Amino acid sequence: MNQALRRGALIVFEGCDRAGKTTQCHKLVEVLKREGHRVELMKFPDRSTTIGQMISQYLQKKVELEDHVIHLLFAANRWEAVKKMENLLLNGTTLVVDRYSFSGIAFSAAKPHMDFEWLKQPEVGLLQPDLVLFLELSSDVASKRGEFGQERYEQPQFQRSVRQIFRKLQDKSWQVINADGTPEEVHQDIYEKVKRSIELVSFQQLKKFDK
Ligand code: 2DT
Repeated sequence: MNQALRRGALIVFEGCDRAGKTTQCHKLVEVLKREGHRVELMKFPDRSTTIGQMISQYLQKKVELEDHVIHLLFAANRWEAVKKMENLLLNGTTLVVDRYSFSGIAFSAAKPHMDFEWLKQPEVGLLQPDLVLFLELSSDVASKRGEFGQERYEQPQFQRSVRQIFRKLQDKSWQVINADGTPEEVHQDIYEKVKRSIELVSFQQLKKFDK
């Protein structure tokens, strides 16, 4: 088979705060790189862009923004990355993404008076992940992981609502990962699934979210 024709996989990590997403993303990228895979780590929100800086100010509670406005900014922050993501994937680079559209929908939908169907629309046309790894933590283990941070949304009640909405978003591309174990145990589980996905999608077309 011609290696050059293989595309990369779009792997997304989702889950509530403190489930270990960021640690697992780094670990996965490190291992895949060591094996010689072309792989890049991405994170949303990407706070480095102009839009990302507005989002960051909002999350740090330095500015207030109307709920629909911040929702659209989060989506715009993904749209500004879409060309780069598409090019990398088509050139054979696997992308490991820390949060994506599902966080976008779940965090906004956990606020009062937000229309679920409206929230999904800005995501239509964005690249659809090949695999979503949803890291789930039992409430026992979650309570032992220390205090929440100071940013907006980092409150137990809000996080519980987000978690319920995440469940509604699950489809066949999702794998629920029990994140209660040690980082190494959780990584092993993830690693197997990711390797399978990279192999499986390498000759498939990129997919986009539809209506
Ligand atoms: P981090 O702590 O991972 O930086 O996330 N969020 C994230 C949204 O409300 N909408 C989105 O589209 C995304 C990607 C989740 C910062 C917070 O931003 C929330 C937590």
